[in-house]
Amino acid sequence: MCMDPKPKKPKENKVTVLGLGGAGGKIVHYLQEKGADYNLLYVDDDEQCIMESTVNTIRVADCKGNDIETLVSAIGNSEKLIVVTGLGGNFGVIAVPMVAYIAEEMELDIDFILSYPAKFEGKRRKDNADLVVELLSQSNINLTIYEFDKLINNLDRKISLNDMFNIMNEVIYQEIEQRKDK
Ligand SMILES: Nc1nc2c(ncn2[C@@H]2O[C@H](COP(=O)(O)OP(=O)(O)O)[C@@H](O)[C@H]2O)c(=O)[nH]1
Ligand SMILES: [Mg+2]
Repeated sequence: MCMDPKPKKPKENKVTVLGLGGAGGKIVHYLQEKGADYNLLYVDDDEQCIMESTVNTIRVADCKGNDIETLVSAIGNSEKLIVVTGLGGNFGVIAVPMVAYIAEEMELDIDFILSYPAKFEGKRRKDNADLVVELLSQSNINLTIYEFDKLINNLDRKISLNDMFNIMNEVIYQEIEQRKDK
């Protein structure tokens, strides 16, 4: 060979937005539609949702053993990681604290931007969400939570469920835009 191979360009210092569970997936696909220039990653246990994804995905089974290793190698090199999801489902109860744990162990620069379920969604979803908030509040994680009830109360009109989710996704998008360079 006559020439030394060119040194590889260092990877662009992009924000990685990690969507967890069904809602996390919807949020990262919303960001993709917006044309947001982040690394987007969607992690879920739902095979169907993962199959339909148009962003990078990792399908996890039980958030133990191999799943943890896979996640560590996927997010371990991130310069800045922003985790998004809607609290209330079953997956988030396991996945959110697990990612928080990995981030603390690896001393990652990480923010959590989450939504809190609406009252009308029922007690089970509220209990799931409260459990995650309780677990996260025991760590030093940067945590921002937007409540659907506050969002609805601030509107002067009735909206559909889908609109409610999309307005929240826009709020989360704006929040990410504000903090991505910080
Ligand atoms: N921010 C946001 N939250 C959503 C959206 N869709 C559903 N949610 C919320 O996310 C919560 C959890 O739902 P989901 O992620 O489907 O739960 P999973 O069963 O753990 O995957 C629900 O209780 C809703 O409050 C969405 O598009 N955006
Ligand atoms: Mg799900």
